[in-house]
Amino acid sequence: MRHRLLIQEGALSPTLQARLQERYETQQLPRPGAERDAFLAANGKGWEAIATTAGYGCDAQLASSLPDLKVVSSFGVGLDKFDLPALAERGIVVGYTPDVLNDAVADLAFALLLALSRRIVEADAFVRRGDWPSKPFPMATQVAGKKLGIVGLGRIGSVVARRASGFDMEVRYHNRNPVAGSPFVHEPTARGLARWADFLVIIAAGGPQARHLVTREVLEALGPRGYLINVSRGSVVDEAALIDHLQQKRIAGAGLDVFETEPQVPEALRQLDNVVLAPHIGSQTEETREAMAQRVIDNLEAYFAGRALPSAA
Ligand code: 8YV
Repeated sequence: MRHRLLIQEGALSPTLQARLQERYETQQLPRPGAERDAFLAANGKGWEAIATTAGYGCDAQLASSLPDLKVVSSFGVGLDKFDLPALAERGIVVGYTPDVLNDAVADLAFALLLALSRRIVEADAFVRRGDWPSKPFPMATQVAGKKLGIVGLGRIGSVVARRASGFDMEVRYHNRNPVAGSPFVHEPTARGLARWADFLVIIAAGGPQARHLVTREVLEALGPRGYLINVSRGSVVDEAALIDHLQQKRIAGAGLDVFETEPQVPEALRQLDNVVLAPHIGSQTEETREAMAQRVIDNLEAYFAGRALPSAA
């Protein structure tokens, strides 16, 4: 007998969906809204497993509409959209995909950092317009030897720090508590780190505790020569304050892969030329997405085989 699996509509790639359909009796769970509510009211019972992503998550309300739920397998490392205490209380296990995306996200942080500091997007447009050599191209900012502040020295943050050594950058970080054994200086406040840093990379886990960790004051401290790079969650940065600072050139620039109400990106941000914007593609390489997909499958297989999940939250 094949097990049944609910799949969050719009969440997984067609290839991963096909691989799950080979293994399970699947059904799409509509996106949040009236259609989903109606589906759950009529068909919420009997689903032991659901596959979803970090972006959709599983909150207490969804879990309570699925009274037989026992396992959630999420494509992604972020857990900010999961009500872990409520799920744990019901004995529901959550599988996710940590570690396999560290390199891809750290690479994107550096891609944004270099794109900003070396004006890569502008340079590309400059050449395409035929402005070379008739017009001067503006000066850029050197990366080597600069100070890199990392907000969130976790799995991905540590890889960002490793990348930084190749650029001869000095690294400090801010976490709520110092990381035991870390060779880097811990700054007790995000503001203190921003004051010190030339580049501030945000890679803290999202969620209520980290909401607006990067305040107006933190941006003020980063200053007119400082760059902000956010590859974690839009909610970690006060986006309205960020827009103000960028518009008034009170910080030098921002590289953003995530936004407060993504996929909506404020028009004000899109108008600015001191930003580089990306559509939440931190983990979006073939190699990484394949490894994440495999982990989603492995977590489900382990659950149905009665084994511990390879990656349980
Ligand atoms: C993905 C992410 O974009 O892992 C995360 O937490 O935000 C990203 O890797 C997402 O999970 C896929 O939709």
